Amino acid sequence: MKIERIEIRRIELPFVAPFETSGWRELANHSLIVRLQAEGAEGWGEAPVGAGPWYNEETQATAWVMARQILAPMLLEASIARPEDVDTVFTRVRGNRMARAGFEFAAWDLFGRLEGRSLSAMLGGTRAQVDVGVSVGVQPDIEALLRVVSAYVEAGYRRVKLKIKPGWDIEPTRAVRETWPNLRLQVDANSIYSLDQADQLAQLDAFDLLLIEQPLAHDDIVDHAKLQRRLRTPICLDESIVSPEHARWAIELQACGVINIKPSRVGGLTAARQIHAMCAEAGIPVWCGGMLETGIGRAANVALASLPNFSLPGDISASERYFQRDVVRSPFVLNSDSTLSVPTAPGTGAEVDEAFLDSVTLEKVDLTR
Ligand code: SMG
Ligand code: MG
Repeated sequence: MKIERIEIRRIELPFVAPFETSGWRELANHSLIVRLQAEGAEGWGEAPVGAGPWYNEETQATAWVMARQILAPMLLEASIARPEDVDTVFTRVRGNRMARAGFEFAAWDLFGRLEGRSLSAMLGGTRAQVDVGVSVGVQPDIEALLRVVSAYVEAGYRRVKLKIKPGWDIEPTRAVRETWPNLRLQVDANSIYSLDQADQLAQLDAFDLLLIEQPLAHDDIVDHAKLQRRLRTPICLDESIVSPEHARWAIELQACGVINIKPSRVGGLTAARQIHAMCAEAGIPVWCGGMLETGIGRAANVALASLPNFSLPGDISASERYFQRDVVRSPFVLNSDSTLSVPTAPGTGAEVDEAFLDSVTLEKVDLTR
């Protein structure tokens, strides 16, 4: 197949509330949305980059340049027989994995729509519903935190993740644990600690957490292995795992007990599926992380989370947790058992609301062969 036309846009879709991590604040989704057209069909993908290089090195500005000047021209030149070929087309490109993933997701959607198969079926998904939780940003104080968590518990979420940082770690976690003794609870530090804070982190062992996510540097594996030996709670790597190779290194070094797979972070679903298989083989549970995606990226995450070794709840909440209005006509709704239903329509199943998407588009380009 030859891709005939590529549309790329950068958008700004405000969140219902600011999202604060250990090191920065996000006010809106600043992703790139990619649309591929071929053989009378189309596919959509989202590169969920942030406004600034705070989570990883990519930003909307860098992804925009990469997508227009490098990735789209490469893909228009190529001939692809299956979605995995997009990963191969881009192997020469160093880094820039979220930008690459935007195209790769769109190719899966395109092939799915042409073949009449759902993305979950294409990937080898085995579940009709996936367990999900909610990620709670840093709050001004513990009272506010308990209010926010309480609203999510009321809404039906049975797994909660707290963002932590020095000065906002032990006490907030203790307060949530004491209020909800049976809640599935985990924390995420987004790379803010160093190994010499191991004793501080070990205090989290008291709270029966599912995992402690990415305590140390975004590109570290070695110190995480040292830290893991000092913690009872499993470390979960997020930022550090940007490819199947990185997953293999982490497993070999015993740097973590769990891996968070974000298909966007690793360049797409092809690499995500490889990491999933590698972890299944090594007995490492995985779960699907989130980048506060629109309904376009969220649909890819939900499909991926339907694979068998996704045995912990994902950071894939209902659309209303993020946006007043999503760019799709098929928003995700939380089921009463803290799950989301996996779409069964061809491709991702996302039905893009083009008029609304246009209204949140800052800039758009069209490229053709
Ligand atoms: O998509 O619900 C979501 C957000 C989940 O906490 C979340 N993601 O490090 O895991 C993570 C963060 C990255 C978000 S960057 C704004
Ligand atoms: Mg994380």
